[in-house]
Amino acid sequence: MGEQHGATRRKRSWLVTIAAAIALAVVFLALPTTQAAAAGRFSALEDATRAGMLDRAVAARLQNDGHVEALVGFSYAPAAGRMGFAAQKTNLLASTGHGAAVLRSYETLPVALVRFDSEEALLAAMNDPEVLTIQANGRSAPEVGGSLPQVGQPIAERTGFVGTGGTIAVLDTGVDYTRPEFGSCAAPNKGCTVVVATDIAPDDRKADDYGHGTWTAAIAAATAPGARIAALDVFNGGWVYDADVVAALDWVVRNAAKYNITSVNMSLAHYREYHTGDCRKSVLSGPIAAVRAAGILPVAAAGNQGTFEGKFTDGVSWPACVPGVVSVGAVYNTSGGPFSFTGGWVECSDESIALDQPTCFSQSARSLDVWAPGAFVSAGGWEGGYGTSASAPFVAGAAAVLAAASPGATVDQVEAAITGTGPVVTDTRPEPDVLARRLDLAAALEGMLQAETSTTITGALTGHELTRGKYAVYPRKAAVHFTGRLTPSAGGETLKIVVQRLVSGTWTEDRVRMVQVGADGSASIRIASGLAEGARYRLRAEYEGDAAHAASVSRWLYFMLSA
Ligand SMILES: [Ca+2]
Ligand SMILES: [Ca+2]
Repeated sequence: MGEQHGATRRKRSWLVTIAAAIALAVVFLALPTTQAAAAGRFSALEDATRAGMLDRAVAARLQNDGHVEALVGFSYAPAAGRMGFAAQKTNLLASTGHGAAVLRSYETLPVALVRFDSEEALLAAMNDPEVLTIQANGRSAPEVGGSLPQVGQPIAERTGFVGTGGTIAVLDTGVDYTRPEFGSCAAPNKGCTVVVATDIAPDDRKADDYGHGTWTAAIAAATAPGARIAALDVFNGGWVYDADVVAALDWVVRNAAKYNITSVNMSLAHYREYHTGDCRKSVLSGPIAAVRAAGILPVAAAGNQGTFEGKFTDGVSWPACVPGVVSVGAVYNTSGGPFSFTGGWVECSDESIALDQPTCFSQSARSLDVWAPGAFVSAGGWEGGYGTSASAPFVAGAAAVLAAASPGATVDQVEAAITGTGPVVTDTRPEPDVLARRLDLAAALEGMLQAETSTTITGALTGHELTRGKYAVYPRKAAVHFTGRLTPSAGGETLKIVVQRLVSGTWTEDRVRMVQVGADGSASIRIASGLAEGARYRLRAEYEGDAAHAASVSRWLYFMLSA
């Protein structure tokens, strides 16, 4: 995969070639004389989060989605008993009005699961004297052996990037969708993490007859908790036939649009096969090209026969060697003394182990694209599992997160973000050393989102927090007012302000305005009419450049009027 590899090493030259940066800040022009009438402990949600009584995630989700489900904890007075607990919930609804609904009322407990549909209702609840705390309806993630922090996943999740809307196709032994990691579903469906499950190999009548696919899918799902899984069982007992891999990729291409498939995970490899470079003549070259053309990133485990009969052998296996496949090697997610693998199909040992150190079993080659944790990963019911099989789904999950974060990004861009960021791991086993990066989802996100806009926001943002992909919500009567800054600027330049509206899932031009930059470099635009309540908008400034400036565009800023 030398070719792919070279392309992805392209330095991020945009960083230094930016001549003009446009900073956008947002302020309210006309703040309605709010519902501050709701006198109480808190005059704003921010006060409640700062006091530690309201989960920041609850307020953020409400702002982002327009509604949120949260657990409300009331004060506990044993004597009050059930009647008292019921009254607490009734009183809460009296203070929140139509902006809230109790979804689950736990009769014998001072707790309720409540859906909030407005910030006013959530604030009113915080000001209910009986309410002690409002928390997100959190989910317990699989442990995944401490590997999620290693690959920067929690940072990505905290900033809201979880792969929502995309699907990861997992070519494996199937997935046990009845497990809690996948929503404890009786059958695959839209409301379940596993949206579809099908046997490509002869039907074994089991969701997963081995556990391997449940393990790899759980890793992918933990990396991209908002994404769905398409479970394609390609195993015929303990083996996979190439023809079934081809059939599965055929399924993937045919169903790409239906499920919005963003990546394919192949934690499988020909036994004891080595390819120092691309296996260009592979029958899979065409199918992989078709998968990429469908906007899907193919990912494969490098193989576990790194050490064969006591010595290291150079080369990754098949299909990792196929041009266009992102090959993934395994590093440790922990440090410690000597460790020996004696699993039958893996016989090797390391004198000592360290975080980000290549494992003795991981195959490696100059064509290797990226490293990810591969020992020891607990997920989907397997404890302390190891193998490049574990490493690949971290990357397939990361691809789903990146694709969802930047719907316009190409497969090449997603791949470049994965293989071009993160710390460099030096594998000293091959001759010469192999240098490839270890997956860092947070760095990949940052790299891709910046590369996409070719500029950075340098000004401070005031008012609503504006994070790419999230919507700032304006009260419907307020005018939306953006101010921005062009630097450097002599004043007098013209900025094109483009406003788009999301119509049936597609960004469509809403309006374009030209604004002149003032002597201090600032420019502003006020949109007072013609915006639809509840509709989603985004806006950016474009500068066409002149002799002194390169062309530049700002990031998209997302906003909407509350319905
Ligand atoms: Ca099956
Ligand atoms: Ca099977």
